[in-house]
Amino acid sequence: MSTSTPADAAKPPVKLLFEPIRVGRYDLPHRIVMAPLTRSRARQPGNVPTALNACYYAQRASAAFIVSEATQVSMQGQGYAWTPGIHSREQVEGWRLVTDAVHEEGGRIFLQLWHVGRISHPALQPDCMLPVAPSAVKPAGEAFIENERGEGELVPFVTPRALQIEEMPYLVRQYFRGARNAMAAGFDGVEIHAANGYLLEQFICSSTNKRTDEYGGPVENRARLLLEAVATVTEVWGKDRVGVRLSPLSAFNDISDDDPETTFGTIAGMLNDEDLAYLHVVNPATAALEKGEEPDARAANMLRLMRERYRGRLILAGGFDRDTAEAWLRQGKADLIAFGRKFIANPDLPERFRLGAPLNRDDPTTYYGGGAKGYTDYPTLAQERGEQPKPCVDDRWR
Ligand code: 8OZ
Repeated sequence: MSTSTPADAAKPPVKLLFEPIRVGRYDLPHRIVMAPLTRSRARQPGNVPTALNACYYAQRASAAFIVSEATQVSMQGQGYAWTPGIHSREQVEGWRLVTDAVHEEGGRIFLQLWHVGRISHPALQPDCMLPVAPSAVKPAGEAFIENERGEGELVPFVTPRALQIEEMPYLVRQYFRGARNAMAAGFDGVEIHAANGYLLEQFICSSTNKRTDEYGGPVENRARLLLEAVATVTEVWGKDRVGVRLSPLSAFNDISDDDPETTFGTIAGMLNDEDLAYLHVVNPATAALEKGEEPDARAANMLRLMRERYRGRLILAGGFDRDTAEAWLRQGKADLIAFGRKFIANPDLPERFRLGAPLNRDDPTTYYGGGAKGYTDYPTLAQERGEQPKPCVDDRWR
C-alpha cells in the first residue's frame, strides 16, 4: 500500500498525535479521540440503537477510542427526538450491536451518560410531564420534538419543575442503572456528560441553580450531584474506565456562571481527587481556533486552570485541525484531542492525519435524523482509490 500522497509535500508529518498513551486501564495507539456527536438516528418507537448505528461506529473504530453520542439514562433524561437511551432492555440489545461491531474492528467505545434536565419538553417526557431541573428557570430557545406527522419540529422551551430534595437519590439511581446497562451492552467505559447546559451543568452553574438546600449555594453544593453521579458510576465501573465532560465558559443552552474560574477550577480539583480515567473539556477557545485566532485571555486562563487543577489525562475538544491539535499537544495544553465534525465526514480520520491527506467536508443538513445519507456514506481514502466499502448493514449486526 502506498503511504505517500501529494499532500505530504505540503504538510509536515505530525508526531505527538501518534504517540501511544495510557488512559485509565487502556493503552491507546494514538491521541485522536472521536467526540460524542448527537445524530438522532435511533429506531422508533423506543429510541433503540440499530445495525445502521453499529455500522457508523464500526467505520470509525480507528479512533483511539470513541465516545458515543449522548445517551439518555432515563425517559425523563431525554431532550431531543430520536436520541438513543440506555434504560430499556431493547436499548441494551441495540447497543450490543454497536459495541460488537466496534470491537470486531479493533476499536474501543465509551458510552456517554446523559440527562438533559430542563433542555426538554413535555412532548418528550413520560406522560407529558414537565421536564425537571435544579430550579424553575426557563431556558431561552426551542426544543426539538417529533410532531404528530412524525417530523422533527422546534417548539419553545417550558418552565421546568424544580426537583424536590427527596427525589435526588432516585436521580442518582438513573445514572447507576445507565452505568450498569452500559456494562451489560459491552462498552469499554462510560463518560458522564456534565457539559453543554444539561442537568449536571444546570446544577453546577449559578444562572440555573437557585436552590437553598445542600444542592445549591457554594460550589461544593452545586457540584454535589455530579460527585454523586461519579460515585455511583465508579461503583459499577471502577475509576479507571470513567471520564467526565465539562464545558467551562460555554453559554450553550442558555447557561452561565457568576464566577466560572472558581466554579470550574474547584470542580476540576475535585475530579482530580477522584482519580478517574480522564477529564474531557469542551475547548473554551473553539470559536477562536475556528477563525485561526489565538484564544482570548479568559479562555486561555481557563485552559491553564483546567490543566493546573486536573493532573490526570486531559482531552480537549472543539475547533481543532491536525496542525493545531499537534501544536497544542506540543505546548502541553492537553494529552489527547477529540474531533467531532471531522470524524462525521472522515471515518478514517487518523489515517488521513497520518498521511496529511485531504479531508472530506461534512454536510450539516444531515447531522440530525434520517438514515445512511450523510451518516455511513462518507468515503475512506481506500474507497477514494476505488476499493469497495465493507457491506454496512451486515447480517451479524442486525
Ligand atoms: C447538538 C444537538 C443536540 C444535542 C451536546 C448532546 O451539546 C448535545 C447536543 C448537541 O452535548
